Amino acid sequence: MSHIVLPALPYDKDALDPHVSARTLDFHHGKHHAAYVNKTNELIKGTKYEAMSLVDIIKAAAGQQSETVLFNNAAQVWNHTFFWSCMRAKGGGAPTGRVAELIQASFGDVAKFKEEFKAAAISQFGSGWAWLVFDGSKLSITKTANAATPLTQPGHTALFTVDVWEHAYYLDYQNRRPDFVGAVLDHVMNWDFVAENLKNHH
Ligand code: MN3
Repeated sequence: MSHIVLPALPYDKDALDPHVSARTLDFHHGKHHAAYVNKTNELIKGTKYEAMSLVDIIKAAAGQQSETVLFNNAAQVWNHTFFWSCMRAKGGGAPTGRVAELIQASFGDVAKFKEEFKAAAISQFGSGWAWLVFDGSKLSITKTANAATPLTQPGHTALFTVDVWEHAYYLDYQNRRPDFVGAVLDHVMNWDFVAENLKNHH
């Protein structure tokens, strides 16, 4: 049995349609995410990493030049699993409770948060991710290149992300990354998952 497994999507493949189509999820989860899982298993086979959890593999490989390929694949496994839960059918809307308070304190309001998040996602040159992170006192928006992840930034907890690699949106939106990010924020963003991640910050 392989150590790292491809988790099932937390919803039906057509649940996010038309904002993220079943066809996109078919490729993105079934091909891209699966390939990162397979490659990670191949790379850890017979090494010390085989006994580690996915998160520990990512942290151990981070910043080591000799482990760049392992880091890229393992981090992409984690990033994608996290990303699927950032979306849900009939999502979007506005947060409540502590998340709502923090959004207000950190950005002013939900519209301003979306504006800033979208700007970060659009300005990430080439492949990468846009993130909403919590540092223990306030929320901020960051972006990372390729497979880089807030998991390796001590004191930062990832609350939400959008994949801005072309494979995330090209089938549905072609080159229109802003339309994809806007649709995720407005229609499928899972604020309950944001709240859950905030609660788990420590
Ligand atoms: Mn992807």
